[in-house]
Amino acid sequence: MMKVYGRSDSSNSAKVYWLLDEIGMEYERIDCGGRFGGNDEPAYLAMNPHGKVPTVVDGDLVVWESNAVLRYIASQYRAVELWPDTPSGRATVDKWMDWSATALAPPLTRLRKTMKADGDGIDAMTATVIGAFTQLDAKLGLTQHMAGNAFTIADIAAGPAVHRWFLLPVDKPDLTNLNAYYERLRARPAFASRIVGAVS
Ligand SMILES: N[C@@H](CCC(=O)N[C@@H](CS)C(=O)NCC(=O)O)C(=O)O
Repeated sequence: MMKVYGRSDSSNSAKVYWLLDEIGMEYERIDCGGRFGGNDEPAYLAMNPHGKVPTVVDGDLVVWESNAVLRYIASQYRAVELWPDTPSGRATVDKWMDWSATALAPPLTRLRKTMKADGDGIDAMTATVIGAFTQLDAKLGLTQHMAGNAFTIADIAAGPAVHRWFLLPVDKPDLTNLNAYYERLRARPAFASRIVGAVS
């Protein structure tokens, strides 16, 4: 049975639990990282040299980097509705996954950390974050989900950042397409149970 090392309050682990819930797959969950520790142990570092969670072990295969894990699970377990099996279908999903991993989530994480530390540059960081979510809002004016009208792993990859946008205590524009998208995500039981409590 597939093993998932992670913790429920980690947004990157939560993405993996979310996908596994969506496809109804059983797995063994091993609490690791944060208050559970274990991710700085030699045995863990031998699997994942970065000492981060999640890490997935499926037979002889070890996969880390949450988005790589999402792609592996969707492809290995034939969830083609969530990650198509054609090059063009995959590229359409992958471009939004990569965009959210590089342009959407990192500026938001930087802003949240800086706000917590009462650091400098909050206004400029806020403007960058608003810019990224405004771009997402424009895309969501064209399709119901990130990579088209269907729900895919691009939505799982971006889900934690979208949730955090709504929790962000700054003056934000009212992005109506994004609001409607958030409601669509919240209507999914696995989003409500996995992402809403994942705070780090
Ligand atoms: N890019 C990595 C980031 C992994 C990451 O930073 N994980 C955090 C939790 S969300 C972590 O392991 N923090 C240290 C810990 O939990 O002890 C991914 O997407 O998997």
